[in-house]
Amino acid sequence: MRKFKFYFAVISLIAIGYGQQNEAKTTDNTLPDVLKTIDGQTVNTVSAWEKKRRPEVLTLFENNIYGQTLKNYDSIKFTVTHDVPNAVNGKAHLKEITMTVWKAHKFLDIHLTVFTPRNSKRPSPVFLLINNENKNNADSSEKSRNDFGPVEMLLDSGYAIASVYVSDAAPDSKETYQNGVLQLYPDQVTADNGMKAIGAWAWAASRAMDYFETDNEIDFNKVGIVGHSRGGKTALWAGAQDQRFAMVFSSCSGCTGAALARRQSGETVKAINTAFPHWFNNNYKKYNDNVDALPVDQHMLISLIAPRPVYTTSATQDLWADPVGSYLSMVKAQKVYALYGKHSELTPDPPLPNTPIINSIFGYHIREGRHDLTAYDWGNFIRFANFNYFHQ
Ligand code: GTR
Repeated sequence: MRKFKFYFAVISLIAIGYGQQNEAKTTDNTLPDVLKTIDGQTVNTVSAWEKKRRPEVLTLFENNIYGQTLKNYDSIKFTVTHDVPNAVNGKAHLKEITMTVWKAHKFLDIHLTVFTPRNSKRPSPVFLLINNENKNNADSSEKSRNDFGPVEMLLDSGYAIASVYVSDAAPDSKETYQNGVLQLYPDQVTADNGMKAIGAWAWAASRAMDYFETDNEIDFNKVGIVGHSRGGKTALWAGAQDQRFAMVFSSCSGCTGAALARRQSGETVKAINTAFPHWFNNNYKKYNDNVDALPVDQHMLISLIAPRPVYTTSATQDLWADPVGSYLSMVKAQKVYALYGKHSELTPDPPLPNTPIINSIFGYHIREGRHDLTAYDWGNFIRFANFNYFHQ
C-alpha cells in the first residue's frame, strides 16, 4: 500500500511538472471567433446566431471532430423489462427499459435504468448519467451503488436519476466500437466525417431523451445530462446537438471536452487520437500536429449549448484534463449567452479549489483530489440545478 502511495506521488509530481511546462508554452493563444461567420460577418443577434452561425459551428464540429448526427431510424420501442414500485427503501419507482431501435431491418437494444422519487406529486426533473465506468453504477441492484451515480442522494433531493450504459451503443474499444449504433449506420464507419464511439454514446443519450418524452413520471423539460471524463465529452456533444437537454454537467472532461485544444496543456489532440482512435472521426486526426488549423475550439462547443446552463468540473490532481482550459472555454462562450441576455457569475480567472460557482448560468468548481466523479460534485450539480430550474 505504502509502495503504491509512493508511486502515486511520483506520478502526480511528474504530471504537475508536465502540466506546468505545457502551460507556459501555451498562454498566448488565438481562438477562432465564435461570432464570426465563415464568410466574415459578425453575428450580434440571436436570430443570426440561430439561423446562420450556430448551424455552421455544429457542422464544423460534426465534420472535423465528432462525426455526423443521425436522426433517421425506422422505429423505436420501449419495453419495461423490470418494474419495482418500491425500490430503494420505498423511496423510488425503479424501471429497467430496453430501447429497441430499428433501421433497415436491423435493430439495436440499449438499456436504460430509471429511478423516480415516489413521493413526488408532479413529474420529476431527471439527471441522465452517461455510464462509461462500471456497469453497476446507478443500476438496479441496491448493493452496487456508489458515488458515481448516487441514487439515494438524488432521490432525497427530489430528482430522478437514469443511466445509460455506453457499451450498449458502442463498445469502448478500437477493435469493436462498430458493434452497436454503427451497425445501423454502416456507412459512418468508413466516412471521414463519420460518427464514432463518442457520437454513438451521444446518440444513445438522445434515445433516452425520446423515452423521457413518453414517461409521465419524468419532467422532460428538465432533463440534465451528466458525464465524467469520456462521458463528460459525450455529455457536452449530446447537449450541443440535442436541444431537448435542459442542462449539461461535464466532469473532468478535458481534451475534446471542455478544455481548449489550442492551449495544448495536458492531453493534446494528438495524444487523444493516438490512445483512443475510435472516439472521434478520421478528419480529426489531420489536426494532430496542427491544432491551430482547427476551424473550431471547445468554447464553441459550449456556445452551442446556449442559452442552457452548463456546469463543468476539474480536480486539482487532474492536470491532464487542463483545469484552466476547461474554465476558460466557458468564459469565452459567454458572449454567445450574452446575445440571449444571459450573464454568468464567472470571474476572469478560475476560482480556488472547493469554491464552487453555483448561482449562475455557468457553474464550475475545481475539487481537491483526483480525476473522478464524487458526491461533492453531485452535491454541487443539485444546487446548480435547483438554482437554474427553480430560483431563476
Ligand atoms: C484519460 C483520457 C481522457 C479521459 C479519461 C477517461 O486517460 O486521456 O481523455 O477521457 O481517460 O475517460 O477516463
